[in-house]
Amino acid sequence: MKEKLLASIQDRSAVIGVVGLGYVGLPLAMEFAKAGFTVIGYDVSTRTVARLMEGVSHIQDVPSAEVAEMVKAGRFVATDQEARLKECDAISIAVPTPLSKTRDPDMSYVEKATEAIARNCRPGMLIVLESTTYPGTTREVLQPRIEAMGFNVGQDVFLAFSPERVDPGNPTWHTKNTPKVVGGITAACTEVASALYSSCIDTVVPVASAEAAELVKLLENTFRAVNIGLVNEMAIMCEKLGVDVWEVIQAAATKPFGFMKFTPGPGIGGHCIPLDPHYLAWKMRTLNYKTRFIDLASEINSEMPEFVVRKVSRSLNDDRKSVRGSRILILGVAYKKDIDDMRESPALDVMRLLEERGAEVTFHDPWVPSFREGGHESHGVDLSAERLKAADAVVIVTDHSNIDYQFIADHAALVIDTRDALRKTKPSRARVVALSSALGAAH
Ligand code: SAJ
Repeated sequence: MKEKLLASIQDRSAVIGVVGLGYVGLPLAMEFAKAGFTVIGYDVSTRTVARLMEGVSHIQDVPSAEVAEMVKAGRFVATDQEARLKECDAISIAVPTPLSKTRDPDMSYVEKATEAIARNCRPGMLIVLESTTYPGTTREVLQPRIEAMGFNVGQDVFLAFSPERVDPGNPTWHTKNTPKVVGGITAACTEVASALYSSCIDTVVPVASAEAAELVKLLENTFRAVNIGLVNEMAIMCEKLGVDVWEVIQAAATKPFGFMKFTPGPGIGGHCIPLDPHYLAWKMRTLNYKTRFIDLASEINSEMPEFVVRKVSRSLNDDRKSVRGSRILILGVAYKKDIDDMRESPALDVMRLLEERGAEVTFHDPWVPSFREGGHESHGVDLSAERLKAADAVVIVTDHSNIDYQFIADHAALVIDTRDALRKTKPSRARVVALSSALGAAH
């Protein structure tokens, strides 16, 4: 079985399935198609499937022209019919793995995808899970469902994990040139999965097991969450010490070895960094181990919106104003600069906390004209001199590159700058409060 599969990967006669055509699955499907395979993209969204078959991409990093070309050439077909998975020799799963409100993994998408594949599994098939998840998922959730159909993993069916490393909007790193880690349930599984990805990705990194591959992803993103937590705590300490945290970090970053720069801010957002470490924390809890770094980083990072709102409140107080009734303009609401994604954005917390204290909150974000949160549609406002003048405080939450920060400094009265966006502006009308500015100082 293994040799047959390896040969079909080699001569590109293998039919490749991709389950889940989102920001991970669609770029991966395109790479397989460009490598010469016939690709069947399966997604439960009939609308996504229909648009893809019309040659329209819904993913910012995948040009519609590329989809249209592959559809036209018969190299890519999108379908919501799970029976078509029967035609595949290898299938990659890239479906969401959200966390529930209680921070427990929601494996329902992975389970549904696995069951659809199990119902259509054939001898000799390779199945690879890409969705970020807790260590053990491939062995504990996928393997039993596949073997329940009478297969033996490692013998007549192959099973592996390979973490996705897609960074939407990244101009340098994309699916083809980002090294791909692969870990199988057995050595044969690792071998065939490595061969599959080597056909379309420049660098493949085999590891000893599916668990090792699952942990690689969690280490990568826990590393970020913990280091962001560290610099956020540094910002809190610098406020108490009256030291400029940005200058300290900038100067530390001159160390040419043994240091990696992270920057503090109003908290962390996105669907990776705030969530992925909790997969590891959840798994370790089932083994009676407390993941102290993950928990502490999460505690500090989640505290930053409150830290920012306290700073706004005390800055208004210095102007003899209360938060209640103040007009506060939030600048930048996406979860990080120069993208339009709002998922888990700390701006949502900052706005909610200010509204709870009675402020009249508006926002301006050139990337996010409006957004839906809790069933409510919020619309941004234009960035006019009048609006800046009318604001009792402007809070820079996300420092998009396409905002004119001198304009802000020239027209706003008070700016709480949580991202050090005004460092390069000439001193002007605005009183600027930095993230680690000492407060209550004499004015
Ligand atoms: N953040 C900080 N300080 C930092 C870095 C980030 O406050 O020094 C905040 C951001 O504003 C954001 C959150 O943390 O709210 C997450 O930022 P991120 O830079 O980690 O961006 P993400 O969430 O898009 O993370 C993705 C991840 N990619 C994958 O999971 C495949 C991550 O592993 C990448 O390293 C990261 O992109 C990247 O480097 O851009």
